[in-house]
Amino acid sequence: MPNKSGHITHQELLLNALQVVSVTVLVLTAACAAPRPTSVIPLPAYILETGADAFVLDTDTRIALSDPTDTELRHLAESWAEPVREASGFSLPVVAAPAVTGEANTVTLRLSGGTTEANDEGYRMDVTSRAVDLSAHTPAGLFYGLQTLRQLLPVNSEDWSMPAVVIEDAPRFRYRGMHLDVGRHFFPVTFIKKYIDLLALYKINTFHWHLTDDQGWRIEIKKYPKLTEVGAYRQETVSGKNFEKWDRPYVGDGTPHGGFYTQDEVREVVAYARARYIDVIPEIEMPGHATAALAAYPQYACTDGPFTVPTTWGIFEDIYCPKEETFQFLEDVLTEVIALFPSTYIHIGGDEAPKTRWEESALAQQVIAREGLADEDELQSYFIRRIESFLQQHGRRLIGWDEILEGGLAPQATVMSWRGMDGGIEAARQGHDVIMTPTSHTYFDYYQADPDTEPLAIRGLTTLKKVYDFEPVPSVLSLDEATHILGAQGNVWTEYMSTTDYVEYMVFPRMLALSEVVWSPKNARNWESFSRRLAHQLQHLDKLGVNYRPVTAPATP
Ligand code: TNX
Repeated sequence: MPNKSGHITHQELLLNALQVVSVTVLVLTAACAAPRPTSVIPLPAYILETGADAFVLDTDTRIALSDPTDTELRHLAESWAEPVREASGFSLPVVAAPAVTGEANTVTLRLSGGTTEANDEGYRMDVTSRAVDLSAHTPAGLFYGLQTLRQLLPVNSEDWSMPAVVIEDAPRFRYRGMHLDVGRHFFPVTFIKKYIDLLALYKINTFHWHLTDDQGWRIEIKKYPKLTEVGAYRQETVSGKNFEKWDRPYVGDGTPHGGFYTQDEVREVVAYARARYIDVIPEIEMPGHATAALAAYPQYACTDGPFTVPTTWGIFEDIYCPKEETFQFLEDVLTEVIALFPSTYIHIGGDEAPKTRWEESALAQQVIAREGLADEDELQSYFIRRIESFLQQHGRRLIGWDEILEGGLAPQATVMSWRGMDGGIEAARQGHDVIMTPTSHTYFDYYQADPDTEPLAIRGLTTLKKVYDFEPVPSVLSLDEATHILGAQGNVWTEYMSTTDYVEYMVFPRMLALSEVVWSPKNARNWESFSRRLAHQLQHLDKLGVNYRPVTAPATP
């Protein structure tokens, strides 16, 4: 239960977590008594259906705000009311009078201010047959409460009721991420916004925008126009599966592919995400996965080039050369990126950078000698440290894939552990923050069922159940080390996803399983309960026009 201020403490959260299992059972058994069972995803930390009663929206229902002059609060109210108005036809006026608790037929949004601790994204909600009262310490908390409220309503109905419930909710992890690779395939701003809307509905708070890769540079950089003039387009794309070792002749699709986001569009996306309490972390890949940039500016490679934007997938040997001019170029690019993205974190990639060119380059070898480095791994570490200190001078923090551990981690770097959990474990033990994104559980480019029955995917098998069973905190970590696990993220690499429909098919419903992993208390997770709630959520996804993969019933691993 909350204290007087409605604030949830750590102990209370733990207690809540323990209660939820039994509450879930209670919710399940009470299902026939309640007008409609609650189907909220991610499962709130504490939820209790208080009876057979329901709050029924009608033509007289009003929305009241704790401070009617607060524009953010008003905006929040409108963001919830608008779609409900559209679906129900009720006008739901936002009344200009201060809210009075429990006023009949009123949905009250209350911003209580106060402390922001672990639960600064939390909220409390009380739905009775008389009124709805939603309160939080922060606008983000209210926003999450409103997502829950949206999910308590039916999707298509004449019966605009929501079950009477008490909810006290706050996320388990503060980093709840979804990634999207727009380098391999470009997706328009309209889709990026739809993606952000869906992230927000399931309380994901970070969008990792993978903006550059070998096959495409997707962000306008004013000082280096060729990055997009040349680097944003490729001649065509390999047809079908691109095996690492060719066992058949190369066949291209004959269709040029490309596109990029202007700086105005980037600002638009960042603002759109911000209004939904989502932080956008840009990724600018270095020193590897840089062929598109080198096709535009070959002078930053170790060999002369020329380079073309690749039409196949994989790992490419031409990477940035550690010349002074290269650092100048990258700092110029990052300067423009920093101006566009308010996020504290900037992702610099760091993965899959073959060292062949550095081994052969007199210049790279001179840098190794000059800096007293042992080998090319340490040269990569030197590279990343230089970029980190540049970011720090601008008040930003560096994130990189787990390869940045090789040759020594940059002092303040946060590590995204993708090749399993080991990189994350090692980084946490060294006192670095970690985001868990292992291929085993959070790669949404992997198959989600038998490859023989599925459209082409890169490899692997990551079923919905497997995502649901993911535990981001490795048991080998001490409690202290575990505090470095900031959260987890689903990665969406798009080599084999050339359309937005395809992306949606791969992401949904797996993202809903991940949302529960990163939001709900560990002990509250329950596959049967999730499966039941998912059935209702799929109606939301239908309504939103999402091309999710159908769930075969009963949901099996
Ligand atoms: C590895 S995950 C990559 C990506 C590929 C992905 C395919 C990571 C940091 N690098 O470049 O798209 O595998 O699953």
